[in-house]
Amino acid sequence: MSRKEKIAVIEELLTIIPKHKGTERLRGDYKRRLAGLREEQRQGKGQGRSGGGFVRVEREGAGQAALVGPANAGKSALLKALTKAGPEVAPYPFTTRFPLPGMMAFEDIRIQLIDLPPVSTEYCEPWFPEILRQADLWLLVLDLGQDPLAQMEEMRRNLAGFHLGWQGAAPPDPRPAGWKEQPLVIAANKLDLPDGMDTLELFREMLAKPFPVFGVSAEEQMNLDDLRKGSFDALGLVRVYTKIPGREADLKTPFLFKKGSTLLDLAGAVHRDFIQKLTFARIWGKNTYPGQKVSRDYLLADKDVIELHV
Ligand SMILES: Nc1nc2c(ncn2[C@@H]2O[C@H](COP(=O)(O)OP(=O)(O)OP(=O)(O)O)[C@@H](O)[C@H]2O)c(=O)[nH]1
Ligand SMILES: [Mg+2]
Repeated sequence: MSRKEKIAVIEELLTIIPKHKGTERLRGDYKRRLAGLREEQRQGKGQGRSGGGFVRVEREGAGQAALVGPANAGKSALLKALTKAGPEVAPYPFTTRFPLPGMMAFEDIRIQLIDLPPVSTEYCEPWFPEILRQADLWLLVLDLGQDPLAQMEEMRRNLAGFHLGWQGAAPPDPRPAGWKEQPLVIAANKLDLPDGMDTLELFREMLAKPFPVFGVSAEEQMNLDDLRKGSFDALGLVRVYTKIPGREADLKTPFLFKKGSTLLDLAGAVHRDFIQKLTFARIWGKNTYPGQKVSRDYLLADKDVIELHV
């Protein structure tokens, strides 16, 4: 991409990225980059590599999921269908050239999605693998109008070039320096196409490892709620709600913890002193009988309502 094209792209991005607290840092990054490019242009500098290493997406919500996939699979269409963001969707490759975040609602929480350019060995800026590395989860978007298994294999090879892989796939031998594996959820998109269902079924049969696979259609809004839930499940989180003795529970704002967290972790999050002072708790949840008394090492379960006693 020439400097002039880059300037045009960033100018356009700045008009489509919504203005709010969560995108402030990103907008700032783009503005700085734009200023840098304009300055280079003014000074008539040659077409060097213009940094680009500082594009970052400020984390927001319960977790960050990067949309990973080949060109034209529908990553941007999914961002559009699942969030309020307004990315450009178009029938040619490399429509997306910069990261664009959006918030995906799931029940009472929100997960941040980041739309990205395709995973390609030809075009890559330094921030691209960095965003993939920092994310909590990858949403691999495949195209049911193509061969999804072949696409997945191509993605695996390209990502290995960045020393990145997904959990459940065999790592290269020897393992490259800084190798990192991310959890994976597969969105097999364009289920609405005439052969979509058949291709999905075949893909599921051929897939060696049991990854969570969701056949979806961004354009026809098919199975998107399953994908929301699947993404939440893959983040490995539990939501718990606190309740003051004798009062109704606060079901509006869940506390979020990694699976495997205990009652003591919740106590510490509510108040530092509670770590010492907590004597017991009562739980209303799916693994307990209503109001069951539990001790400090109780493993938190999703949707537990918890009354702390100090
Ligand atoms: N039939 C059908 N077409 C879709 C669906 N989702 C996306 N498309 C089409 O696929 C093409 C590519 O969509 P994009 O969302 O731009 O794809 P992308 O993965 O973001 O592509 P890049 O930004 O180039 O990597 C567009 O022509 C979309 O209209 C879908 O669910 N069903
Ligand atoms: Mg795109």
